[in-house]
Formats: sequence, structure tokens, C-alpha cells
Amino acid sequence: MEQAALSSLAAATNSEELEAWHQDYLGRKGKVTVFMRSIGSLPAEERPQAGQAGNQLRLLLEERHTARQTEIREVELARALVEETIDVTLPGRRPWTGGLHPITLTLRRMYAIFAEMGFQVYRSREVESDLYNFELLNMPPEHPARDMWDTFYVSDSVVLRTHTSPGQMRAMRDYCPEPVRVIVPGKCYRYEQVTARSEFMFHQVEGLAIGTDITLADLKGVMATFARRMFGPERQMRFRASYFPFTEPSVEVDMDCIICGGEGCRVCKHTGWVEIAGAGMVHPTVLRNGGYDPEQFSGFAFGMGPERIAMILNDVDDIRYFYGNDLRFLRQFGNL
Ligand code: 2U9
Repeated sequence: MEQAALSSLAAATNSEELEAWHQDYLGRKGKVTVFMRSIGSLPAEERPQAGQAGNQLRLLLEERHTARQTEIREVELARALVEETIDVTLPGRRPWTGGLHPITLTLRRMYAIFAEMGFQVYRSREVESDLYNFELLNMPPEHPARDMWDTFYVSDSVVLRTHTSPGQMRAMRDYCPEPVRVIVPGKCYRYEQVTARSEFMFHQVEGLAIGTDITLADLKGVMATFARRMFGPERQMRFRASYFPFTEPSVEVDMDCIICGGEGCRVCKHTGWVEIAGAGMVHPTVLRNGGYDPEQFSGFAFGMGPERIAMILNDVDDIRYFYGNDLRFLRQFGNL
């Protein structure tokens, strides 16, 4: 039994096998225990010798078991240290901590480009009087832009601004008779159906420059410089005649499509051109309403939609993504 026990002990290579071996020989129903219990049924003269041999065997096996256990624990510990190593020098996985909204990022880029050209940011109220939102901008009471379907009325003569233009009128009255070079960014509101192309809340960045020698050529230079800084130095510009109540002449500003470079694609609706702004020379009536003598002063103004700029830049085909608060969309921009 001693030889069999020692050779099977040597064959045990892990804690489970060792435990099974212990049960098999030294456990309650183990071979040594069973032998010790059987001593009582031996003839009386054989019992002392059998008991001594049994006790010696048990002590020997316990001692060898302890020694083997120490060996196995050392091997198992060494293996665990190798297999379960954690490299604490690996870079961790950064948790999402929020980000800037794509429109905020677009606005900031626009501010930086216009700042280089000398335009200050002028901030103005979102709740406006009818006087500033319409009347002073050459839109008399019957003008179609005042249609109730387009405007959120707070009261008979107070509205949520439908454009940032009343801000330019306030800037003119603030600075008059000094020259002006401002952009007015901010939220605007229109009472209309929400679609892929229009939201009831959106942003505008409108600009205004007033001075004694300002011409349409200055406007063209500012628009081309903006487009090339925002969309790339290769951009080509096109100006089409248009109409706005507050500018004369008025133009719409197109640039060649950044996706196809003029070949024709989905973004430019196969025209090769995308509209990025409306603009014009400030109407004499509007100049006068701002306090400037149109005989002495002239100015240009422009208006842009940062949502539209962001859609062209990022190939987004539905304005509603910007205000749907779907993190799968928002996480693609401006990670902090
Ligand atoms: C004052 C004088 C002149 C601002 C202008 C536009 C043309 C224009 C919109 C186009 C679509 C903005 O992106 S949009 O929503 N704007 O087309 N805005 S000229 O002219 C002004 C404004 C104020 C005192």
C-alpha cells in the first residue's frame, strides 16, 4: 500500500488530483483509515504490530502529502503569475465625457475666419420687436415675410426673431456714425413645417460692413475668402442676382461643390454648385434707418445658415439630426 500510495502521489500534478489522492488514502473512507479500522478484527497478538505499521504509514503519507502540496502550490502560483499578468502600462479605454455640438463647432470655425477679416461678434436678443425684426429692415406691415405662418408671435408687436438681421440694425444704431464690421450669430425661429431641410429653430450668422468706400467687390472678396478658408483653397465662387427687402442689389452666393468639384452629385443636386449665402449692398432705406446717410456711407450684408454649412461639410442630408439628440449622431463630432 505504501508503494502504491507514494507512486500515485508522485503522479498527482495539481491541487484537484492531490485532494482526490488525500481522500483515497487518508479520508474518512480512505484505504489507510479502512485498514486501521480493520485492526480490531485481527487476532490479538497481531494487533500491536499492525497498529504500529498503520500509524507509521499514515504519518509518512501525511508528511509526503504536505511536501507535495507545497510543491504543487508553488508551480500553480508561478503559472498564475505568468498567465494572469496585467500590463498596467497599456493605455486605458477613455470613457465618453461629452463633446461639443456640431453646430457649436461650425460656429466657432466661422467666428475664427471672420475674426481674421476684422469682424467682431455682436450678440443680440432672440425676442425682438416687430419694429426691428421687420419694419426697420424695409418690410412694411403687408410684406409677405411677416405672414403669421412664418413667425412666432409673443404678442401683437413682439416676435421670436425670424432672422438675426435685427441684430445688425441694433449694431448700426449702436455704432453710428462710426464704421461697422460685425457678424451676428444666433438662434432664429420660424413657424413652419419641420422637414429634412427646415427646422423651426435654426442658426444664422449674418454679417454687416458699413463704411465710406464699401463696394460689391468687397462683399465678393469676403465671401470668396470665407468659402476658401471654410471649404478649401480651391473653391470657385458664383454670384447670382436675387432679391431681399434689405439689400439692393441682392445676390445669392454659390460655390463649386466640394463633393464632386462641379461634376454633379447628390449634394449639389447635379448642378455642380451649392448655395452658401445670401447677400447684397445694404438698402439706402435700411442705412438711413440705422442712422447713416446713404449719400456718404455704403455697406454690404450677408446671411448664412451654419446648419447648412455643417451639412455640406459633413455630408449630412437631414437637418433634423442636429436637434434629435441621438448620441449615435452627436458622438461623431467634437469629442472632448
Ligand atoms: C441689415 C442690413 C442688411 C442680411 C442679409 C441675407 C441676404 C440672406 C439668409 C439666407 C438664408 C440667411 O442662411 S439663411 O437663413 N440671409 O439671404 N441676409 S442679406 O442683410 C441685412 C441684414 C440687416 C441691417
